Amino acid sequence: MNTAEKYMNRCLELARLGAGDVAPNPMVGCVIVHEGRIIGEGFHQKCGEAHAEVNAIRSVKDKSLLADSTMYVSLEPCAHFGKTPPCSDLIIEHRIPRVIVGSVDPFAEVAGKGIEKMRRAGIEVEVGILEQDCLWLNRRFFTFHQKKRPYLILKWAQTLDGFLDIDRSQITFGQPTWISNELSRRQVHKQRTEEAAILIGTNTALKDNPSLTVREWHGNQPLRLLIDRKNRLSKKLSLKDRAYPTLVFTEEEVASKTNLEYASIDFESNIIPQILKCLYDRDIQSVVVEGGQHLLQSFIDQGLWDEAHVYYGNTFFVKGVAAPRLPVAPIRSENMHDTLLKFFVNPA
Ligand code: AOF
Ligand code: ZN
Repeated sequence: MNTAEKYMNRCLELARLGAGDVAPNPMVGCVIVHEGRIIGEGFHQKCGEAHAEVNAIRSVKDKSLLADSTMYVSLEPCAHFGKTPPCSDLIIEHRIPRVIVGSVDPFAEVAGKGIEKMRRAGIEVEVGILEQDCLWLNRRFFTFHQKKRPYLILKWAQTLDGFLDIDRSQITFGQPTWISNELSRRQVHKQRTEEAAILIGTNTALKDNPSLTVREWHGNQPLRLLIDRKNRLSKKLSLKDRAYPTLVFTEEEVASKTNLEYASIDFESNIIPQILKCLYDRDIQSVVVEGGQHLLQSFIDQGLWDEAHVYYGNTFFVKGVAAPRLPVAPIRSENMHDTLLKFFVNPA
């Protein structure tokens, strides 16, 4: 790792401290270096509050050193008046002569304009240090702005012989069949806290009656999403409790209630793009799709997925509902006692 990469790595470390508090804004970290010494550091701490660069500049005791310093920042300094004024202006005002940027901001209001503004003011700007790491850290934010849809994470558990579930065609309202273990359940709840929404299809709602809440980890509760074409699913569903809001996709126009909101979509045509458009319009940057088989396979077949987390339990069902099939090999796996978690990333 060269010197610039070392400082950018520190920016990424700082940026991660904002995890869970900054969405839908990106996680951003910034360090200011004078004669080989870090004289200021900052990160974006909360959505709506100061950006990383502002916090880093504020932390510098002797501001006169700024005119002879280099700023490292993991995302392009902004050029727009949003909830806060433009960081590029602040950098220009403080006469910082050199700025090293990790990745270009994909947000349409910025998208290169911050870099251009600084260069026009005579600042030396270098772009793309540890770019892959910067892009990965804010993969939800980048996907949302570049592809105009939320970042999609598929999640399921399957048996060693490739089944999602036993055959429960006789069951009309029931309990889930457990494949993975308690440790992995905690991991699933942790994952939920990192995403903006969580989606399941009609059959899963009916047969598992999940609550989709975060119980085994501390953090944000994602918006619960349910597909219920005819709006006929029982009021007794855990998803319909009043604990948290749920957004229901139906073909009917239904008035919203306290915790239940309805979005009407056309079930005669492909529903997935319509769901994604609706979530994009609501600024929802990421979704975990938790089943069932049909819904997961539809996302895969349409190439609409970014990551998949598959839990392999230590059981055999011999027959039942076949697990979805991914067209790629896992990038890594994690041993969780008697359950193996495999991570897949869509290379497209
Ligand atoms: C930066 N540094 O630390 C962050 C940036 O509504 P605002 O004013 O907070 O602006 C949000 C946008 O600013 C966000 O979509 C992204 O483009 C950029 N975030 N920019 O220079 C930061 N968090
Ligand atoms: Zn900014």
